[in-house]
Amino acid sequence: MPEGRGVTRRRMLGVGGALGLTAASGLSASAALARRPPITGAELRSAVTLPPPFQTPLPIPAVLKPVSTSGGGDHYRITQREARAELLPGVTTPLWTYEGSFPGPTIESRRGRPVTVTHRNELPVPTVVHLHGGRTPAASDGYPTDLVLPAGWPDAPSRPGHGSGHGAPHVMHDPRAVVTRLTRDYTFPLDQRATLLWYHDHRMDFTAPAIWRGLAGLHIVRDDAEDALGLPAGPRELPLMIADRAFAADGSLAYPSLDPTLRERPGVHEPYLGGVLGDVILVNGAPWPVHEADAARYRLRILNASNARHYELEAVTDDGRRLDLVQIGADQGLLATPVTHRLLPVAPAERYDVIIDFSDVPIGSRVRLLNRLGSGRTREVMAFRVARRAADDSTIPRTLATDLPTWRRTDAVRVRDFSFRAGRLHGGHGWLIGGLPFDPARSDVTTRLGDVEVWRLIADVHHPIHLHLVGFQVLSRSGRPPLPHDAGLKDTISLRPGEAAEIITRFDGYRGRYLFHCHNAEHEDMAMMANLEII
Ligand SMILES: [Cu+2]
Repeated sequence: MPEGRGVTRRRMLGVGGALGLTAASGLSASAALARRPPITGAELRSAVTLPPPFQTPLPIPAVLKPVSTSGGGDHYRITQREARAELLPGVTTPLWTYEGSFPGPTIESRRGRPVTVTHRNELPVPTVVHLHGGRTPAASDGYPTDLVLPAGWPDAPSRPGHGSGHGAPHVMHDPRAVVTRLTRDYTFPLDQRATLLWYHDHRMDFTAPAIWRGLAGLHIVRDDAEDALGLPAGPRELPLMIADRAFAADGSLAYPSLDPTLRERPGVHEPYLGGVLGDVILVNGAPWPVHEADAARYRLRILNASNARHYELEAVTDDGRRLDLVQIGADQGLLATPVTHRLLPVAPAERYDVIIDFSDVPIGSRVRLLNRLGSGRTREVMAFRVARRAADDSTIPRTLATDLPTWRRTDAVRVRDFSFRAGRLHGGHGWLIGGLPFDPARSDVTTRLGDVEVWRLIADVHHPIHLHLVGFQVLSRSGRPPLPHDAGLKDTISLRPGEAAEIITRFDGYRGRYLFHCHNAEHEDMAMMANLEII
């Protein structure tokens, strides 16, 4: 119980929890639209003293060194293990980590140069690694039942399957699962557009708490075309992994798990069925950090690695001006041409590649990155202190990329409809796609390699929908043109309450069993996933 760990629930945000109590069939779209909650989920309040904002220097995750670079590819080793870190000043926090740090080490890759990562699981529970946004063969895509068992874990898949805690435990057996013990080699061809990917745990029923405890890291893919553009680079390219967390009185990360060992019973306590929000905003693992910047252009590679929290980012100077956020890239790489935002919505798992220009900012003053969807401390994200004048030969070309797909509706061989709504699961609350909870044994979507399809998606509350393997383009939102931040090639689309959207994609890459799911990690653990089989 979170209460038992010194944490109290502050308030309900959104309608997620209420849906769990009342709506077997989901909230109607019009009712959801009328209420339009800013956020879906409930916030935990930390029981430790929180630091003032903009004091902790922004950490940059270390770049992992390969153990070998022979044979035309790079080989890495990552040990998943428990570690302790000082995320908040003076507070020691036990974490589950990749290589002892949160975020995990960053992997830097070149497009088309294969990477193999040998993961070793020294954690107390099974794990699964998924490279989010990777164009990855199915065997290395981290299907949720393709477990890496720790030493001493029983062989038989005897743990209960989905359940929100209200129903009888339910065993979910997957005969197609490929289970290994202690280690697994994940192979990533990276035959894909240059972009920011991230790797994280994807274990069946327990993804949300595993990511929350620290199992997330960045993986950047670069190529020659992007290098030639003259974008801000080196120390002026900053990865920003934004994630909210809450801290218990003993310094541990608070999370409302039904089973805090994460061994047996999945799910969270009822107030948090809509999603778990924290009251501390971490960027690269540091609370509300500050970064000393030159008065020059910077490239910010933003990832929302939060379980459920959405952000609307704005960059505000000390004299109250809002700086442009010039978007140059989306989840799946560079846009055709830049898009300028003053307010940038970022849903869980989305990435935005953004240029910000500090050249007109008075030396010694700050630019704060704020979250318009937050309240109190969660309105603040981080700050830049503009420390010095500096030369800047970077540019933002009007044409960024010419390789974006040109799919048209008439290319689509079929149209599919999916609803993303609350519903019943084993007698309790679940989150369903098309009225069904995830089942590894059921075939949800079967498509042919190379087929173009249009998918129509509709949501009751906020659902950031993610497709594995492929990138897609947004065709419409609730019958209207896409929003400015929908530009480019995406792998995650943020559906707002009551909203419908159409996306178009081509299922190319590899045959095999993949997934699509909600990337509100609590929803994902409560069955909002479906199979995507490419034949
Ligand atoms: Cu969802």
